[in-house]
Amino acid sequence: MPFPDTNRRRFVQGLAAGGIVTGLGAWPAVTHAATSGPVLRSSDLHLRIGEQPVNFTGKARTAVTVNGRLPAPEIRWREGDTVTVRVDNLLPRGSLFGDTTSIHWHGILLPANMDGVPGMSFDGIRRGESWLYRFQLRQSGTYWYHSHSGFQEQAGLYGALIVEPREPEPFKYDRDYTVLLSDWTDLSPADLYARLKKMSSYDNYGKRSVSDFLRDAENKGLAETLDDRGAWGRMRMTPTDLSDVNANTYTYLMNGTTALGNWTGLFRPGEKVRLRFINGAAMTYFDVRIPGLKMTVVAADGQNVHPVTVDEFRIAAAETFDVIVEPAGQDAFTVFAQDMGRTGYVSGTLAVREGLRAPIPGLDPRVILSMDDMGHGGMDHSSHGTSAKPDTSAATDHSGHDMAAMPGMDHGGTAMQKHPDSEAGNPLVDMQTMAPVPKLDDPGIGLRGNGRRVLSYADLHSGFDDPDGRWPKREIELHLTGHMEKFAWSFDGIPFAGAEPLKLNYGERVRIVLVNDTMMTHPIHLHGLWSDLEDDKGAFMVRKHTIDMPPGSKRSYRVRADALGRWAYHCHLLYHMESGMMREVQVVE
Ligand SMILES: [Cu+2]
Repeated sequence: MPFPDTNRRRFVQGLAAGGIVTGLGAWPAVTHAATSGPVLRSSDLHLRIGEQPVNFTGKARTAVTVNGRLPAPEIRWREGDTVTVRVDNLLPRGSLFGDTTSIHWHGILLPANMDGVPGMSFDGIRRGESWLYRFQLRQSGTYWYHSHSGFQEQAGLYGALIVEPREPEPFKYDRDYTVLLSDWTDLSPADLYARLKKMSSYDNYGKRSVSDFLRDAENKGLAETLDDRGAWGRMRMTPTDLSDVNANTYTYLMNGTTALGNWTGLFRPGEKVRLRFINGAAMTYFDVRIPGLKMTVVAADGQNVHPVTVDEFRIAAAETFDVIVEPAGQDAFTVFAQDMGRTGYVSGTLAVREGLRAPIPGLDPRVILSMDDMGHGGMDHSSHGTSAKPDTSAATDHSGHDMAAMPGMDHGGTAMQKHPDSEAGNPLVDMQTMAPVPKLDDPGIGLRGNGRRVLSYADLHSGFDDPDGRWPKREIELHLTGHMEKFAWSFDGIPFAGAEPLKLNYGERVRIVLVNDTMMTHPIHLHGLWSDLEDDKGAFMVRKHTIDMPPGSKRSYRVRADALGRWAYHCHLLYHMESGMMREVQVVE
């Protein structure tokens, strides 16, 4: 499809594949919308951000698009090249999505003023104006780009960014497809955010929720609440409760089309197919598998890893995984991505020709959360566990965990997790974890013991040694905090608006220790600098740009502060970031 004629409103390609637009007679029916449009390969690009009517559900809505497309066009650049991108803001006056726009190049190392975060990197791109990005590519792999302005990412402004390597890769493949997953809502994202603030459990109706649990703990006392196994069972806390927004609100997309649209990647039997999975969703974690095929994971967040063969992986918002599959023996295989809450899915097909489908599996059953999930596994439940109020004395003296090996732990004999003073009595903090653990080898809630080999972080090992090698001289511990019912999210109980920037000294190697004091999972993304994840003994494991933090987890990673300037550091769940789970990191001389 050519660039849109700006005088004529038309539907974004791919939506017809949902069978919806055809009925409106606005766009010819196509059998599938598989190929996601032209790939932009020039090192001198011109991107136009505007609005476009779309229809994923039978209702016409407005999306934010790049060059008339949702997702934004795939960009393929080459390592070592210097690229320039002119970005025009063509959002109409009175746009639902604001006056200014931006593009952030997620996971790309670049000068701070090219990072595209309004208020930190630059002022944003105002309506009718342009911004010229220019930077050299010092890495290769699978990345993505998205708006960092308001809720534009939710409304469609995200696309794949592939940097082809100068050196040959340590694996071979015959075909190369990008599989960009995302979540679409017919609500205006601002309205969705307002609904979350007003009624955070809207999408989790019909079940006892985490909020109910917290209320019980407050009324009856935590120990009694935890001891009351019956009540625990009746709570029916499911992974659904772990995602604020689910398929009750979202329509999931694969390369910009619904399951009905059936994105299709073609193969010939015996070929090796590289699939570059990118989670460009605003709020959704996906569990991905291709029934009948093993997937060999060869890269995570754009960086090569020692190949590991699995049946399934969980991909947090903003993460990328490259896998290689060798389809054979069937004409079609389903690429299946169900949400973590088991409320919906999106699927596509690998097939020997277009128009084929393989059976689509049902959603996995919802599971009940365990005590481990809430950060007090192995403990005596009658004495304590998660503290429902940070300033109560629900927590006592005992722990079944030996966490002495965990970097950042107090080795002074108590394994009880300490918490920053700013959490105590803080109305924005509704719980604290008492004995968090790294959980690196945990496939995750809803994926344990499912009969499939599921990827965990413990499987991820960079194809290179610790790129810095220095033992961190300094440690920064940050707690992920929140209040479910208020839909308030923060670090250390302090939302972004009231927080001082974190200062790193240029050149230093620092260890960041994250403790998740909430019952939600948070993918934490540091701009401009790599996050080198450590194992539970402090050894380098894998270089990433986004570190997933399940409930009850404590994980650490090293950062080399080798890029001066102001960088965003935040949860990549869009509405968590918006509500305050964000910090500015300043690398200073
Ligand atoms: Cu979050």
